[in-house]
Amino acid sequence: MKPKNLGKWRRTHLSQEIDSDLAGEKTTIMGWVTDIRDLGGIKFFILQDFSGTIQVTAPKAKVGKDILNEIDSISKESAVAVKGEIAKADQAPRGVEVVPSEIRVLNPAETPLPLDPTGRVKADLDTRLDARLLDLRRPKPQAIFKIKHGAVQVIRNHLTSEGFVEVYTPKIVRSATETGATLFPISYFEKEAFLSQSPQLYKEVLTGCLDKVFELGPIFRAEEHDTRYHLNEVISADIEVAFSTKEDVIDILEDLIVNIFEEITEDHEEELETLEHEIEVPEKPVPRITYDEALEKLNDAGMKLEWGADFSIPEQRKLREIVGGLFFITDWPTEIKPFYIMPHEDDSKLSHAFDLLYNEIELASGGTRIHQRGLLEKQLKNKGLNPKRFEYHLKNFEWGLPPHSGWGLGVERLTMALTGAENIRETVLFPRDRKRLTP
Ligand code: AMO
Repeated sequence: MKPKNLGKWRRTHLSQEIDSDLAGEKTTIMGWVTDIRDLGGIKFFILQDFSGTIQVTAPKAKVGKDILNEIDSISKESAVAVKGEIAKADQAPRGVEVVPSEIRVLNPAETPLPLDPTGRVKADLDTRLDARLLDLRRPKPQAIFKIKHGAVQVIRNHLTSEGFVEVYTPKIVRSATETGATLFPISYFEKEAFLSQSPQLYKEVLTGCLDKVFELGPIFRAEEHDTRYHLNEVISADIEVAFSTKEDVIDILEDLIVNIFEEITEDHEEELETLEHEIEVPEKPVPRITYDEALEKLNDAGMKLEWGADFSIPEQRKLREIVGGLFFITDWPTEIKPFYIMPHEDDSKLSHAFDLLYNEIELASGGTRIHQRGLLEKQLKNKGLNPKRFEYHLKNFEWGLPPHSGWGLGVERLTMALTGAENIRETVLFPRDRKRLTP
């Protein structure tokens, strides 16, 4: 069967817009065929679109032979358009159906399909990701992406209402911001360039003119991890605020996170139900403990950690048991934080960095930044980086860059927290990991 064009056909209703009050009206619906049945005197199929499903029913006594033949030839997941009449039907889901007068198969699906989009036949994550289009027609993945969209909307609205300006910084960059070990080199004419690990340096500079900025954009990390929490390309929600310290931006993050949980609970009840996931809105104030306190708690709990050690999943899981689901850890050792983080004035081994943890994962990290050129150069050298490579950046610090602070929040890890997804790959339409570069 050849695919047909739309011609003058246009959709008049989404499936969810059709209810029994519209009985007798004409409709044109478009979507995918998910289930086809032939009960002898009657043939019917379920048409699915972005909003939901509707039953299309063809009683042999009422519809023409051509329609019945058309239904016989449709394969599951084909894209179709149906013109027909809306009818009350007690036996149909939602008490309503469409009786077709014309069916146009816009694009027939090839059989057999690599995946059963109804989810009745279970498939592993790799098979699902290989046939992601079909996978994304299932209610659960759709619910995850509707919630992710909702969370991004809250971030954008919340920060805009707080006076932040949304910015876009380059994703093709000259130097590392986090660690040189996780840079993706790219071929950029005659020069060496990399994919951006973070908008860090640019957002800092923008506090010198736009005051409070945020960016929602991709970050790239050449990390070799193969975990449930790491990908090589993710979306980060970044902020940077002029004339502020870490305490100020921790407050902003606390308000935002609580607001996201509140709004998702309110506006995405249906999706949370589909995912069979309940979320608890965190209470303010979100606990704040220092690195030293966290270390003490871990050592008291029998974990043998030296001062200066970073925490990994087992330690974070233990802290979650002790401190609770959502909490900040502040004042990290300078040694394990990036060069731009401000050390304590009276003890340079400690820094004004913080992380926000949810259950066992780090959702966000940030801190007060260095705004003095001399100190920044010193910290670059301490981290084994060459200040000459950062001259384009360091110059800004001679032009009245104010004291500033900010954070970066991983949107996928946030989505995991909101949806209960066990693997970060579930929260990205087309994930990129060490093994996966397609689709
Ligand atoms: P950091 O490197 O901690 O900080 O990144 C910020 C947040 O981004 C998310 N994230 C990741 N998520 C999944 N896979 C990854 N490979 C990955 N890498 C990062 C995490 C993390 O908490 N410039 C600083 C932020 C700042 O100080 O403003 C930065 O990038 O949720």
